Amino acid sequence: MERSARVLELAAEAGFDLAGLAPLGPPRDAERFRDWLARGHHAGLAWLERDAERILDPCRDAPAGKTLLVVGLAHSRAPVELAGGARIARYAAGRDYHNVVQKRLRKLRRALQNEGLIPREDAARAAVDAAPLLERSHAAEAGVGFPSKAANLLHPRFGPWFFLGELVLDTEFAPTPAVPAGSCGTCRACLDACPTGAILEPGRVDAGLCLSFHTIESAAPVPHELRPALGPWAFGCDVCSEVCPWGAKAPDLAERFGLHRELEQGGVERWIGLADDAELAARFEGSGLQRPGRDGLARNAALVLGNRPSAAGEPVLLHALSFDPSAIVREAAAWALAVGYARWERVEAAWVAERDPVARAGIERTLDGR
Ligand code: B12
Repeated sequence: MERSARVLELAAEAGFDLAGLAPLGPPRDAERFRDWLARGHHAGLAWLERDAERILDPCRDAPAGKTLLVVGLAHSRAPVELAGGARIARYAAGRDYHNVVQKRLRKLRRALQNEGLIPREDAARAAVDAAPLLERSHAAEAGVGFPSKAANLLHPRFGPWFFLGELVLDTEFAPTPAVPAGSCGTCRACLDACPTGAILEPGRVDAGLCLSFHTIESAAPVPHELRPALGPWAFGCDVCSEVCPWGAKAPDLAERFGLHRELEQGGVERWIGLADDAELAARFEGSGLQRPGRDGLARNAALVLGNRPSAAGEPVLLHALSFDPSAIVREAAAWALAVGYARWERVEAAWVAERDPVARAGIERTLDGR
């Protein structure tokens, strides 16, 4: 147990707020994951489907693995609103957390080796987010937090506002099962507040309804019926986290990740002005906002400008409607110009000129709502 306690101390010294150890093995929520996939609640996220067997049995990838060291890094901060009122999920406002967590995990791995707690650095493999691990399940087992009705892992100090990361260790350590006290009790704030009803029942989120999926992971047009619910959300959505009472007293850690300089320059109209992925990579260097690609970001921006009409938004949308190289952006601009600015005649003309079948069908759907 002393060795385990020392591992947790070193995790704190490497800059993590939370840490815990659990034996490496199938996640205790394996059945929930299997069922979630079987019902299609992953919205076709291909890598989750492809990696399902690895996720269900992490020992397949790590035959020598014995222990999972799970770490948590808090990112609580005030809401992030851009000029013009568009909002982005707080987690993505500053430096890309994947890089920050990875860097601290490498530091932690060196410290573990220096103290002789692991034999070599390659006896500890780092993972964060996109790794084939059911992170929240393992984290709960390691005592890093407790599961919630929104499916977010909660901690009494940070609420849902923390990232997870792991080191898969080839060394055996005694587990640290001290789950921080807490539960949702009778609270159902997240279920009631979710703008799209994506939390189908406690602990079960349908990604196909979640705004986070549609604005970050999906390259397709956002379904028409979800567009009004998008409101100001141009990247991700924090509603289920924001209404969670456990997060109300979390400290303000805005300095930790900072605010990306691009977000200080202006509103989401700028996103539509991005020429391509190369310009996106240059302007958003070091930011997780690159994930949906230029077309995905410009699509989101157009929809938000429809939900939050502004004098600056209209000319940008009119230009995109006629000249944007991406069909999903032209289609989103048509929707925004119709619902936000009543520019039906321009939308009709765009429909006549449109050659892309997906954009055409989308514009037709918009025109049906006149
Ligand atoms: C795919 C994915 C998504 C998908 C699907 C989300 C989902 N709920 O499954 C989408 C794109 C929608 C998404 C959105 C978000 N995500 Co995401 N996502 C992932 C990813 C890659 C896999 C999740 C997965 O396998 N889901 C399958 C389901 C079955 O698993 P689960 O949700 O983890 O399962 C939990 C519940 O079943 C619950 N549970 C279990 N038993 C019980 C019993 C009861 C009674 C209850 C109430 C609950 C409960 O606990 C389980 C875990 O212990 C993980 C990283 C990873 N490798 O795990 C990040 C991860 C879950 N995401 C994260 C974040 C930050 C988000 C967003 C907050 C981002 C944002 N602001 O827009 C939202 C939150 C949406 C939400 N309420 O879940 C963090 C969560 C950190 C935390 N403290 O919980 C993770 C861990 C990434 C990271 N490394 O930090 N995400």
